[in-house]
Amino acid sequence: MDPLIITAALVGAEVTRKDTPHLPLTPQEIAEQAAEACEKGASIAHIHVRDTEGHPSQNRDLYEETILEIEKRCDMIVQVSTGGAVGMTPEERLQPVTLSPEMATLTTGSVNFGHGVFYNSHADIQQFAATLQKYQVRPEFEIFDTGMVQTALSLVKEGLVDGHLHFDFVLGVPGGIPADARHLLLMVDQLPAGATWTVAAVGRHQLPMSALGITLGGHVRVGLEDNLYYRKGELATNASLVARVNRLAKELERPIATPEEARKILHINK
Ligand code: KMH
Ligand code: ZN
Repeated sequence: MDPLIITAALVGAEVTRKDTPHLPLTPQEIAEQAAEACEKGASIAHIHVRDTEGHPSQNRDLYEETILEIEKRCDMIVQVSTGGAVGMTPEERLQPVTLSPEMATLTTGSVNFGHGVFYNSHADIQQFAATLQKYQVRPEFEIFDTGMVQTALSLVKEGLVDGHLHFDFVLGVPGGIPADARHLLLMVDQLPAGATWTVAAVGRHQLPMSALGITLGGHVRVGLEDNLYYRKGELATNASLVARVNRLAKELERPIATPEEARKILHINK
C-alpha cells in the first residue's frame, strides 16, 4: 500500500465561527492551521476562503494571498475548492484555478446539499474540467453520489481530463451517498486500475470511515469543513483531527505520506 495521504479540509463554505471558535477565516489563520496540520501529518490542504465578514468567497486575490501564506510556512500541496458554496456561478467558482495551484476539486454531478442544491450541469462540469486542464491543475474528483464516478470517467473519454485519476468520496452529506462501508466499496469498485482515492465523511462518520480508508488502501480527509467534533460534546481543531488519523494509521502500520511522497502518488510535478 502507498503511504497514507492525509488531506486537511480546513475551512469549507458552510461552517461558521458560531459553530466553532476554531474555524480559520483569514489567509493568515488558514495558513497557520495548514502548517499545524502539516506538522501533524497532512500533506494536502484543501482550502476555501472567506471574505472580511467571514462569508464564503472564491475571490482570486484571497486565494492567492492564502496560498502565499501557506507556502511561507510549509510545503503542503494546496488544493483549491472549485465547489465554493451552493448558489455560486461556475465563473465565480473557477477563479482560483487561474492561479495554477497544484490541485483543485472537480465535482462531477449535482446533489441535494442539506436544504440547498449543489448544482453542476454536464456543461458546467465540462467547463470546469477544461479550465483545470488549461491551467494544468491536477483534479480531485469530488464524488457525492454513485453516478458521479461514471461522469468523471466520461470526462477522461472526452479528453477533458488526462493523467493520473484521483477521487474523493464525500460520504454522509444529507442528500448524498450514505457514510457506510457498503456504499464506499460500491464506488471504489468502479475505479479503473491505477486510480487513487480518498474518503471524507461528514460529522460522526469521519472517524470510522477514516479507519476504513486506512485499511482499504485509500487515503483520508479530515477537518472542520466536514466535522466539528472530536467526540460527542467536544469540539475539534483541524490539528487534533489530523493528529488522530496519524495515530490511527501508525497503529494500523500504514506509513504517512510526506508532501513529496503525496506528489509522487498523485503524479504532480512541482
Ligand atoms: N461547499 C460545497 C457546496 C468542493 O470544495 O469542491 C462544495 C464543496 C466541494 O465544498
Ligand atoms: Zn470543500
